Parts: sequence; structure tokens; C-alpha cells
Amino acid sequence: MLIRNRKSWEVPENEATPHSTYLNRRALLQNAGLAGIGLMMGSRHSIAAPVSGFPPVRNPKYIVQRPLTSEKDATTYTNFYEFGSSKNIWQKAKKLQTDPWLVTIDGLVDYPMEIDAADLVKKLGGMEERVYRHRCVEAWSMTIPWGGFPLSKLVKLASPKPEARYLRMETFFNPDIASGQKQSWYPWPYVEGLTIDEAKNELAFLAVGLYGEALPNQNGAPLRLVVPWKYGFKSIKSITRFTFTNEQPVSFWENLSPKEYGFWANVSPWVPHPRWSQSRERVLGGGSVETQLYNGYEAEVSYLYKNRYTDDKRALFY
Ligand SMILES: Nc1nc2c(c(=O)[nH]1)N[C@H]1C(S)=C(S)[C@@H](COP(=O)(O)O)O[C@H]1N2
Ligand SMILES: [Mo]
Repeated sequence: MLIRNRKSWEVPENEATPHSTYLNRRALLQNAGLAGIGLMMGSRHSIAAPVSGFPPVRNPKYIVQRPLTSEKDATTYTNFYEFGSSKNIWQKAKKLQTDPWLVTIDGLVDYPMEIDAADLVKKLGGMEERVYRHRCVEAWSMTIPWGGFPLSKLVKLASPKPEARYLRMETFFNPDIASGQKQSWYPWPYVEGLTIDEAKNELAFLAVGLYGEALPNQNGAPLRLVVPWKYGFKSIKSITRFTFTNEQPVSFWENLSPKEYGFWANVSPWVPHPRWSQSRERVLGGGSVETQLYNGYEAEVSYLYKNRYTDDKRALFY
């Protein structure tokens, strides 16, 4: 118990959990079995962890040949505009109450439902860990061990009707808690969308945790999307609604600035942002590397875009 009784944000700078410590702690917890599971619950975050099953077992199919980003960087350098436009919103996000958390699944489905996030997670079955790259459209990147479920499981649970072509996802709207939402020029709530085929792709993931623990609020508790072949803004946080529809959703950033943020938003080194190049990326924690097509996931996702895209590379993004 002792190793987890300090909140991560109370850990002095020079003690920040490095990669190796995370892995060792994780191995220790997995060996500890049930004791480890008990240890993870509610120890680190001020809110009760809404789901059990931590730490999840790593799926060896989804690993990355890059060092993991430090847990400290990943949890203190975040984009969550609901709490402000700076990267340093992790304290402000503590105000969000994530248990209970009502999730609505509706639209063109056989089984619409309103369900608490914890119950939804139970229905989706065993949790797994996957290490994925993350590439923000702002040209920085990181590598994160997520805990969660393939999004395809939620699609199966809802059972979309044949005419449903898109999955639209929405974040909460509560300006009293999330002061960024008082900025009325933004089209709140945050919305994102995928085609149903993208949502069924093996990589599309619903995360409820990272680094072996429940998601901290600033990373999108209790439930967020992770689509690693697309720019980070597609990976919508703190989801409250999944709507199956036959209309292409207009995403939050696309709505604000369609020339800068496309619906498809597939990572591509050849399609520059109108204000900067996308050919390289700054790695959180140090260094810079070349950006890869589909963020390195071409083998898993290129079939999705085969019919759609010919010579125009911009169509990968817009
Ligand atoms: N609801 C919501 N989801 C969001 C965002 C946001 O501002 N609000 N930012 C996006 C962006 S731009 C990125 S890069 C990732 C960042 O995820 P992380 O902060 O967990 O690293 O979340 C995405 N999901
Ligand atoms: Mo981003």
C-alpha cells in the first residue's frame, strides 16, 4: 500500500515515475494478484475508480518500438479544452465528478440504452492493456499504455442498423465545473465521429485507464476514445453519448476551422497543417522523429481508405 499512498502530483520532480519504475511496479502488482487489484482502487485519484480489473494484462499484439512516455508527462501535459486552452489543466480537471457517469447509446441501433459507465464496462468484458503511439496535430507525440476495450465490442453491444454509417461521440457539457466551457465561441459540447468501419477496426479502443490505473480526469475519465492512427483530437475524452447515425458528424475542431482540422484527420507526413509542417514530431520527454503515415499503423488501417483515396494525399486528412 505504501507505494501508492501519495498522490502522483505530490511526488517531487526528481522522483517522477520513470518508465522502468512503472514496469517494475506493474509486474509487482500483477504478481500480487488480488492484493494488487485492491491496491489500485481509488488509491491514486481523488475520485473513486469507477471500474475494476486494474491493472489490465498487456496484449502483446499492441506494443511500440519506442520508449514509453513518463506517466508524469502524460498526466500533466494534456489537451482538454473544457478546462482551458493550456496544457496545464490537470488540477482544474479534478472538479469533474466521474462516478456515477451516465452514458447514452442511441440513434440507429437495435439496443439503445442509458447505462452507468461502470456497468457498461462490466458488460464489455475483460479489460486489456495496449501500448499505442499518440500523435497530436500540434506535432508532438507520446507513447502510452492504455487500459480498456476494443470499441468494436460497444458497436456489437449496440447492434447498429444497416443504414447506420457513422458513430458520433459527445463529451459532457457543464460550464460550472469545466470553466473552459464558459467560452461561448467554442461549439460545446466536444464532438467527434468515426465511420462504423473505422469504429470496428481492431485498433479503435475505448480507454478507461492508463499506466495500469484508472484514467485520471485530465486524460478523459471515466471513458475516452483512442484512435492511434488519427491525430489526437479525434480521441475524444469523457464521453457521455454514442449516437449511431447516417449523417457524417461535424467534429468540434472541424466546426471551428475546417481548413485546419478535417473529419478524417489520418496522420500523414505529406499533408501539412496550413500553419506548420507535419513531417516531423517532437517526442514528449525529448527528441524528434519523422512522422509516419497513419502514425505507423498503415498495415492495420489502410484498407479503410483504399477506395476513397487516389492521388490526392490531402484526402487522408480532409
Ligand atoms: N473532450 C475533449 N477531448 C479531447 C480534447 C479536448 O480538448 N476535449 N483534446 C484532444 C487532443 S487535441 C488530444 S492531443 C488528446 C490528448 O489526450 P491526452 O491529454 O490524454 O494526452 O485528447 C483529445 N481529446
Ligand atoms: Mo491534439
